[in-house]
Order: sequence, then C-alpha cells, then structure tokens
Amino acid sequence: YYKLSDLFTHDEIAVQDAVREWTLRRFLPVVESHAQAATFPLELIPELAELGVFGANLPEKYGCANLESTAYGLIMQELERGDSGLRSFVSVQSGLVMYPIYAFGSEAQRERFLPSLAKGELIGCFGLTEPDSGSDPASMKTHARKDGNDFILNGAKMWITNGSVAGIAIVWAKNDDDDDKPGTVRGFIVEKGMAGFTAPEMKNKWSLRASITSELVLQEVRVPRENMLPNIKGLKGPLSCLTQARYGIAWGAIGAATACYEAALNYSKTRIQFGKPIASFQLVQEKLVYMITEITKAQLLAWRLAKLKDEGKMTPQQVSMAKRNNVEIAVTIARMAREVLGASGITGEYPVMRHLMNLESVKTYEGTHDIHTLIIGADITGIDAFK
Ligand code: TGC
Ligand code: FAD
Repeated sequence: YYKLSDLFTHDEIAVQDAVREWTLRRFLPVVESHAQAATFPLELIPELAELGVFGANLPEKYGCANLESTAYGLIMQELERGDSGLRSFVSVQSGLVMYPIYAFGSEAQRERFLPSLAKGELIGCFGLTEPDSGSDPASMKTHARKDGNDFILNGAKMWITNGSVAGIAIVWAKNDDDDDKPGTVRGFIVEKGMAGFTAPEMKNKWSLRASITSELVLQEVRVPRENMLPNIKGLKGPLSCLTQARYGIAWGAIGAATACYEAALNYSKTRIQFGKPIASFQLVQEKLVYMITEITKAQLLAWRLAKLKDEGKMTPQQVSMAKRNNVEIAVTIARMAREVLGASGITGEYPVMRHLMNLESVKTYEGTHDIHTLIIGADITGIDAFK
C-alpha cells in the first residue's frame, strides 16, 4: 500500500517473484491435503533447493546464494504466504542448522555439511527445547560427558521441527568436559544412525499440521569430538541462532497476514448479504483497513530491520520487537479474516483457518510473545525480569 517494493532492488524483486510464483504453482495446490493428513510435501525439497532458499544468505563457496537480508526476508515472506510450515522448514534448515555450522563450525564441518544442506540432500533440525525447559533454555538437562576423544550425550528434546526426517540434529547440551566450566552449553552435530539416537514424530497437533514435529531421544549417544561445534560456548550459541530465525519469522508472518487479508478482501467483494457486497458495510471495511494498515507497518519494521542487519547494527532486542509485533498482528488479521468469511472461514476452501491455527505456534515458538515483551522490557528499562 505504501509502495514498499520501490525500496527493493531489481534483484530482490526477482527473488521475491520467483519464490511467490513457485509457492503459488507448486505448493498451494497441495498444502491443504498435506495439512489435513498432517504431512509435509517432502517431494518438493529438491525444487526448494533449486530455488536457492536453503541458507540463502550464506556464501556461494558452500553452494549458497549469498543474498542480503531483504532478499532473505522476502523469501521467508513468500514461503509463509503459502504456509507457516513451509517457512518453518526453510527457517530451521537455514537459520538453525546451516547458520550455526557456518558461524560456529570448523572449516571441515562447513565443507562436509553445508553443500548437501544447500542442495536439500541433507535435512537438519535444531534441538534446544526439552520437556522441562522451554522459555528458560538455561535449565536444560541434556548433557555431554567426555569419553576419550568422544562425547556421550544423554537427554531428551521435544517440539523439534523436522526431527524425524532430519539426517543431522544440532543438539545443545550441557558439557561436563574438563576444558569447559561444568554445565557450559555446547552444540553437537548428532547424525541419524548414531546408536542410541531416535527421533519419534509427535502427533495430534491442531497447528502447523503441514510440518513435522518430533522428539529427539539421546541415550548414551557416542558423538566424536569432530562433531562438536568448536567456536562457541554458552547459551549465546543457540540464542544467536534464534536471532537469525526470529528475523525470518518477522518477515514470514507478513506473508501469512497478507494471504488472510487478500482472502478477506476478495470474499467481501463477492459475498452478497442484504442485497449488497459485505465489503460495502462499514464494520467490514473497518476490519479490512485495520489489516492493510498493520501489514504496512509490519513491512516497514521488517524492511528497516533488514537494513540494520546488513549494516551490522541489528540488536537481538530489535529482532524481538519485529517478531513480537508482526506475529501478533498476523494472528489478529487471521482471526478477523476468519470472521469476514463467516462460516466459509472455517473450511479448507480458504487458507484463513489454516494460517490462524499455524500462527498460534508461530506466536509461541522462537520465544513466546510474552518472552519477547520481557526481552524488550529489559532493554529499555535496564531491569531484567528473568533474573
Ligand atoms: P541471558 O543471560 O539473557 O543470555 C545468555 C547469553 O546469551 C546472549 N544472548 C543472545 N545472543 C544472541 N542472540 C540473542 N537473542 C541473545 N539473547 C541472549 C547474552 O548476551 C548472554 O551472553 P553472555 O556472553 O553474557 O553469556 O539468558 P537467560 O538465561 O536469562 O535467558 C534469556 C531468555 C529467556 C530471553 C532466552 O533464553 C530466550 O530467548 N528464551 C526463549 C527460548 C526460545 O526462544 N526457544 C526457541 C527454541 S527453537 C524454536 O522454537 C524453533 S521453531 C522453528 C520453526 O519451526 O520455525
Ligand atoms: P513455557 O516456557 O512452559 O511457557 C508457558 C507459558 O508461560 C507461556 O505463555 C510463556 O510466555 C509463559 N512464561 C514462561 N516464562 C515466563 C516469564 N518469565 N514471565 C512471564 N511469562 C512466562 N524448539 C526447538 O528447540 N526446536 C524446534 O525446532 C522447535 N520447533 C517447534 C515447533 C512447534 C510447532 C512448536 C509449537 C514449538 C517448537 N519448539 C521448538 C519449541 C518452542 O520454542 C517452545 O514451545 C517455546 O520456546 C515455549 O516453551 P514452552 O512451550 O515450554 O512454554
């Protein structure tokens, strides 16, 4: 509405158009049946890789597209216009698996894993959350103990996106190694097939149904030292990855909100009640105006965040503001759109209810809405509500 695309380069618009066209042509026709069946269209992974969306902001040396932050954000926006589960798949692969290997891994780990992750031949997942450790990851119980040149991992992770289809898991564990202060959080690349490692799928979700969610169970799993991420210690390791993924969500939520707004706008112009299109009623117009205004504000927030990111000035707290705001307005827009569609809004004929259900998870994962409130609160007051 504010001609935001005037702020984008030709290349950024070309990336956006390519991902939007693919999502419309290849993903939207199948998403509803996958959501109903609670499956992810794994057969589309090679096409996603061909589009260049995995690790899109990482260097070409590792088979990636080396894009700047606006193009990366637009990819997330267009994927989530399709479904939050599609954006989740790419967010986890890019921000939570490829990023830590790139930022904290050895050169040998980068060369071994990044090219196959970029090609989608290898899928990754990120294990931070545990049954008793969600918003407070410092309370994690999963731990590693040194045994010769290996580590032995024990523990359990849950709510892990892509866990049961992943070939590798970035597992965060407290390390009892002598070289670290006991209890220091370290990252390990755990490979499918390592004895004692299983990833059972979690069922019965009413949200993100077209996304696989799993537990990770680690029972005396022997992981060689060369699979530990050498260049990061402490909770700032996983939290830095979350900053990357939350950045993507801030853009992605705009896509889901836009899909709901467009569905509501189109429906309101064709649905006749009291002899007129419902779009002619002031109460309906008020909802549509709220939607487009909040989408426009969210776009401006995301665009500015991209510039700060490229200039190396972006803070995690600014990312929290964009994630918190943009997901919140997306949930509100999805709920309003559902109302505008009346009974039709609850069906799979329209994407609205699917987005609404998905966004409840998006509001919770990568830090809940309230946790982001407290992160920003601590930043502006200097008083940390967690301590
Ligand atoms: P705190 O003492 O504040 O911080 C510990 C260290 O980490 C640094 N740090 C960060 N660094 C980079 N990015 C961030 N966002 C950071 N936040 C903190 C901090 O400077 C400190 O460094 P140092 O050098 O002093 O050690 O930690 P705390 O224990 O008080 O916790 C703070 C809190 C609650 C904000 C944080 O733990 C938090 O964000 N909790 C929410 C947990 C969360 O977001 N989990 C997400 C799991 S993954 C997921 O949901 C994937 S969904 C994927 C999908 O499907 O798309
Ligand atoms: P809790 O931390 O138990 O919080 C429950 C409620 O208490 C929330 O409303 C919260 O805001 C509130 N609360 C907690 N502490 C405070 C406080 N100090 N002040 C005020 N309120 C507070 N995790 C991963 O590691 N990897 C993944 O790939 C992943 N994928 C996910 C996919 C899905 C579909 C979902 C739903 C979750 C996923 N998660 C993943 C987990 C997600 O990050 C956690 O659910 C999230 O961090 C919240 O943790 P929790 O569910 O244990 O809630």
